[in-house]
Amino acid sequence: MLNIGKGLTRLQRLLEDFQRKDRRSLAKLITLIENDSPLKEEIIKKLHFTTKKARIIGFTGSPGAGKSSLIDRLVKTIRQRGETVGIIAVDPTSPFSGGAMLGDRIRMQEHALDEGVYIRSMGTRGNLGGLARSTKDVVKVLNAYGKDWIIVETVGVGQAELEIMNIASTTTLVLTPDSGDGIQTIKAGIMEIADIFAVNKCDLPGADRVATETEMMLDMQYHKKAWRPPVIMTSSVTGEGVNELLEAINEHHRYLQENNIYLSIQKEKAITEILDIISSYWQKLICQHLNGKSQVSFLLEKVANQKMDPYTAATKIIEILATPGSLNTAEGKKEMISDALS
Ligand SMILES: Nc1nc2c(ncn2[C@@H]2O[C@H](COP(=O)(O)OP(=O)(O)OP(=O)(O)O)[C@@H](O)[C@H]2O)c(=O)[nH]1
Ligand SMILES: [Mg+2]
Repeated sequence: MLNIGKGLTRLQRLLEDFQRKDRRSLAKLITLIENDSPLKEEIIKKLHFTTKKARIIGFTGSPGAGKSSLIDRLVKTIRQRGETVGIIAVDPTSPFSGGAMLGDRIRMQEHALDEGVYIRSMGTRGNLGGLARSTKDVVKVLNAYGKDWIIVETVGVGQAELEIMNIASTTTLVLTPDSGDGIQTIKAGIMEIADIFAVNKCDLPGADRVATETEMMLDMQYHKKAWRPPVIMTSSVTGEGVNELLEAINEHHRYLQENNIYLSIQKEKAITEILDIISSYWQKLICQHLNGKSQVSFLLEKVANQKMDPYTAATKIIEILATPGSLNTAEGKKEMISDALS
């Protein structure tokens, strides 16, 4: 078992390798984040002040819509311009994490040997701090690594995906003519998060209809908004529309910058992130006091025995834990850190 000092020294070395753009250290840092390591806090603290320039963009849509294939096409164009990319493929339904998922590995294998492209898949397993939270932190690591572009792909249309997509500043919703992706079947939340609509597989019949329906829906909903999402027909097979898609992504970025929306989005993100950190701190603290003969567990017993209501107990617990000197988390933290790198 390592002691806290050794753990931090190794982290220091890892961060030095990272600054030298060593790919293995990048992978190691991401794994520590995925595992919700106690070193995560140190990592994020250190990386917060490094220069970041990445454009963070998201792709979402039904399974098999062609997100990975489309990203693959975009990456080719981005690489031709000499810019670098980090891709995070998030699948909340998959237990796999770490390397690329099989499908994505096959579709993006061409880039696997390219130093300028880093691909990482994330599933539910191992992401103890929550998938959306881990994804956010992995984006930070890739950004600090110096990537010009970070692309987040996520499958599906649920709450978890919405949260993940909030990380991106420009989100493309990928629709297709072959999966019954009628516009009426798409949930409201997903429609609202989309800044761009890509009607992919436009080499197949029915794409025109999907595009027309989408335009009609946008005409009804977006006439008052400053940014009206463009609808772009794409095909990852023929390459049609890929340049237009990239241009639309750039256009949206310019729109955010010129209208100062970018900065207010960053502020909103900071608030959400801090609230999230505070609430997980509290939860961790309270959990540390649940066992044993602490005042907290005494209060819990009272609630269980109907001698106190949960609201009064919660207020008292906050009072107890917020009193200076009442927290003794240093020991627990030391232990966790010493385990993290062993
Ligand atoms: N005809 C046609 N097929 C496509 C197109 N884009 C992707 N496909 C095919 O659609 C299938 C799914 O493509 P993926 O890129 O894996 O789709 P995905 O949305 O990333 O899939 P998941 O990550 O599994 O949700 C593959 O068989 C692709 O070859 C396209 O533009 N036209
Ligand atoms: Mg995919």
